Amino acid sequence: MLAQQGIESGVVGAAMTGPLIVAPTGDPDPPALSLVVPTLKERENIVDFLAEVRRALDAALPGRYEVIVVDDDSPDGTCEVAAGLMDGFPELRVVRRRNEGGLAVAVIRGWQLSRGEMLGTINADFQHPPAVLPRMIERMAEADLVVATRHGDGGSLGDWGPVRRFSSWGASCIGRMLLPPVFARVSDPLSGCYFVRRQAIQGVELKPLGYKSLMEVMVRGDVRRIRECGYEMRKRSRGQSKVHALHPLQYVRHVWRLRAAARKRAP
Ligand SMILES: Nc1nc2c(ncn2[C@@H]2O[C@H](COP(=O)(O)OP(=O)(O)OP(=O)(O)O)[C@@H](O)[C@H]2O)c(=O)[nH]1
Ligand SMILES: [Mg+2]
Repeated sequence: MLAQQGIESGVVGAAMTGPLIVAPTGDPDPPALSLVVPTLKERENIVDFLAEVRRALDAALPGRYEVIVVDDDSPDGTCEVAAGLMDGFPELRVVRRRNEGGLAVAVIRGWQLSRGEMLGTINADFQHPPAVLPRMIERMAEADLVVATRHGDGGSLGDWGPVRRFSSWGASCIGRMLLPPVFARVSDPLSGCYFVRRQAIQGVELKPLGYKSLMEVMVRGDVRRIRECGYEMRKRSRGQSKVHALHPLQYVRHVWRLRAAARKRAP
């Protein structure tokens, strides 16, 4: 099975290559949830973060989830530290990616290796509090997509400073202008924490660019019922942000690309 999927054997698997298509789960008794945690230089956060995720998921879905860390060969040893936790944490898998980069692609590569009926993602720097996960799981009972939001259902930008608030507002304005079908449907389409039903995206080729995967899922997937779940965003307290000057450009290119795809799909 692993060889078929293009994964190296060993404790730390290597990410898949080829088109970004999530296949139906091949597992006759699949876990309810596969949660992907993309990481790049998160050594200072990863141990505490995974412990908190585990506490939240053990309470909500005992024995019925998997967590997949997709690390881009971080030079600070994040991958090795995470892999060192696997012995005492059977639900954890750690994947090292060397052949490509990009946050949104990392998330999909993780889902390609997953078996769950619900797919999810969350950042490793505590900006999305793991305590939101059980509420999101509850809301998936009646949804294809649950988005952790900073802009609705009691969510907020918390202790974010004016520069980040302004850049987030600017990105939303661009999105509302160029991609109204997505930006009108959810209050926080730029969220990096959400769950989607595997069935809603399986078999569809995804083509994200840069940081944002949720817009991609909403445009190319078959997402009908959407729920939101508010949370308070926090400033990163440990480790460094990987946001760089190219990201806004990638974002605009990605939104343009999705605009064309959305138009093609429109009835
Ligand atoms: N695998 C992988 N993970 C990434 C990459 N870039 C960022 N990440 C991870 O994705 C998550 C979000 O990245 P951040 O740098 O925190 O981005 P952000 O939350 O928008 O920015 P800050 O508010 O400044 O922290 C974190 O868990 C990062 O470690 C990447 O290129 N590959
Ligand atoms: Mg962050």
